[in-house]
Amino acid sequence: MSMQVKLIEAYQMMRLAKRILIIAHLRPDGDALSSVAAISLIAKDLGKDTACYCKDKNQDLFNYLPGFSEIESDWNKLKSEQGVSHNLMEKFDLIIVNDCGSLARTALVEEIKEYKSQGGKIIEFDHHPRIDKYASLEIRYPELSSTSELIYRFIMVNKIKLSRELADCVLTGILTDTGNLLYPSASDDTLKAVAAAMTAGAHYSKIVSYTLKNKDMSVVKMWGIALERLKINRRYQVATSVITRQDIQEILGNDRLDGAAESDLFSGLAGFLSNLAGAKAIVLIYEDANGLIKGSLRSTPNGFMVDKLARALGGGGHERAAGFSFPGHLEKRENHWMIIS
Ligand SMILES: [Mn+2]
Repeated sequence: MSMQVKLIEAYQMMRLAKRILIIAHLRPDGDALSSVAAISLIAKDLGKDTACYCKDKNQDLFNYLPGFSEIESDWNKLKSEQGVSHNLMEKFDLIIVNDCGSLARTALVEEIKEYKSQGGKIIEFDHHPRIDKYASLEIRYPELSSTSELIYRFIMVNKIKLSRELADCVLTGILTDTGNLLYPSASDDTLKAVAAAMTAGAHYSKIVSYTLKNKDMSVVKMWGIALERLKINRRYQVATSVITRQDIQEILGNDRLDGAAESDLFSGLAGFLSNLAGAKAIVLIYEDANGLIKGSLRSTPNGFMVDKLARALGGGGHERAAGFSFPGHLEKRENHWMIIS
C-alpha cells in the first residue's frame, strides 16, 4: 500500500469512529506532543469525542500547543475524567498511536494487547524503525524527519485545511526532531512542510525558543561525553565517538530508556555532531541494552554519502543518515577504542 493510500484510509477510519483515544510515547518530546495535538484537532473537527494520553508529560514544555492541557499524563486520572472505573479502552472504537517506535513506549502494553485481542482498531503514525507490529494500520516511514512531518502529509493528502493551530503542531514537531533543521534528517520535503506551516502562520520564534530550551540534563551530559571522545581520522576525514553501556547507566541511573527512546537520543546526538567542520562524516557508536553495538552515521553538509559504509557493516539507511548494528562490545585501549564482536 502506498503512503497516500494509507493516509486516506487512516482518515476514513477516523471518520467512521465515534470515540478516539490518541496516544504518544511516555516522557513526550515536541514531536510526540505535536502529533497528539494535531490528530486531536483533526478528530474534533470531524465531530469525534477524543481523549489524549502521554505518560509523564512535562507541564511546562510546549504548553502553547493547541489542546495541550487536555493531554492527560495520568492513566487513572483519565479513567475518572471519563467516568470509567475498570477498562477505559472499551470506551473507544479507535486508538491512534503516534511516534512510539515500540509498544512499551505507550506505557499501555497490557491495555493495548487486550483491546487488540477484542478486535479493536489501531492506527500507528511513526518514523522510528519498527520494534513491534501491533497496529491494524501501520503508517511507518523511518526516512521522515518526524511524526509531525508524516502528519503534515496526512493533512495534505486528505485536503484538510492547514489552520494556524495545525501549523504550530507541524512546525514544533519538525523543529524538535531535526534540531531546528540542523540534522541531515531534514530533507527537501521537510523544508516544504516547514514553509507551508510558516505560510499558514505558525509562531516560528516562539516555537524555536521552546525547542532550544528543551534539552534535559541527561541528554546534555551524554553530549558532553561524546564531544570529549570525539576523534577525527585525518585520512578519511571521518569523526568518531563512542558511548559505552556504563556511561549510559551512570547518566540515566534508574531512569531506563527502552530501545526506541535510546535511538531517539542517539540519533539526535549524531545529528548534532553532523555539523562538525573538518569532517566529511561522523560515526557515533554506542552499546545498547541487548549486547549490540549500534552505529549512527551522518554525513556533514559537504561530506560523503554514508549509506554505503553502513551497508558494508550490515546496516542500511539513506545517503546522509544511516546506521548499523551487530553483537559486540566496546573496549578501551591505550589511545583508541576497539569493537570486540
Ligand atoms: Mn519523533
